[in-house]
Amino acid sequence: MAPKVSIVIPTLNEEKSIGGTLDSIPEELGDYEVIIVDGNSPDRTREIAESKGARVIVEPRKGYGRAHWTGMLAAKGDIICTMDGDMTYPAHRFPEMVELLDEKDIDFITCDRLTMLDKNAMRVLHRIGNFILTFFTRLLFGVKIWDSQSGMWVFRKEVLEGITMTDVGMPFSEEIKIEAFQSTYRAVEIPVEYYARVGDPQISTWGDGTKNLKFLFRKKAGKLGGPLPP
Ligand SMILES: Nc1nc2c(ncn2[C@@H]2O[C@H](COP(=O)(O)OP(=O)(O)OP(=O)(O)O)[C@@H](O)[C@H]2O)c(=O)[nH]1
Ligand SMILES: [Mg+2]
Repeated sequence: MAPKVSIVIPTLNEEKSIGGTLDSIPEELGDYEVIIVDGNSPDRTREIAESKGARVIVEPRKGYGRAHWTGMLAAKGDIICTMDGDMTYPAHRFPEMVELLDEKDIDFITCDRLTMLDKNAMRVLHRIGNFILTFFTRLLFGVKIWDSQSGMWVFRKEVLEGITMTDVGMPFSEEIKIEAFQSTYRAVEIPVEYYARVGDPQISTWGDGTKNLKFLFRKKAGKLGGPLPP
């Protein structure tokens, strides 16, 4: 029988933290599967993930968004939870959020790391970049959220049928929020804890920050590629 919940985690060279990330998923979540979508990491990420019982999919095509899309399409659960493989997100909050979907009749939850942020957990440059990107996300799309860059989402898989995702890179994170909040689905943002990263970052602060900003303007202008293929 299919599990109720699928946890999708993209990974690239996360051998230092994937074990701890998987250990942080609470058993009380009940009936769930974990899907690691690994970008062919040369380190021990896949080996560690498999040893902890995760289902590992190798996605050699580059990009954070590409990995997420592959994992989401492969998910067997009706509910999808996401986070990074770097021990930054509070997996212990998943059970409460899964319950909230039913209790409050919600379809999509995105997590806001900034309201409760411990300043040591996020670099100053990332906080400034996030502020600018979230400002333009609100201004251009009227999406009233505080953290446009968070990678922790809990949502009904059916939402994927009502949104159009186009970007294979880091802009996937802002695009899924814009799409969900602009759709007919009920979307909300919830504040969560955020912890300092374990292991080396896979993003380039300036490169990805600029790409994410340009993406917002291109999306607003309707100048994007077609929907992501499977
Ligand atoms: N499969 C795959 N995973 C990726 C790729 N790029 C990043 N990731 C993973 O996606 C997650 C997000 O990347 P991070 O480097 O943590 O990016 P970030 O959270 O914006 O930056 P930090 O604040 O430094 O953690 C991590 O688990 C990465 O290992 C990729 O091209 N392919
Ligand atoms: Mg991260």
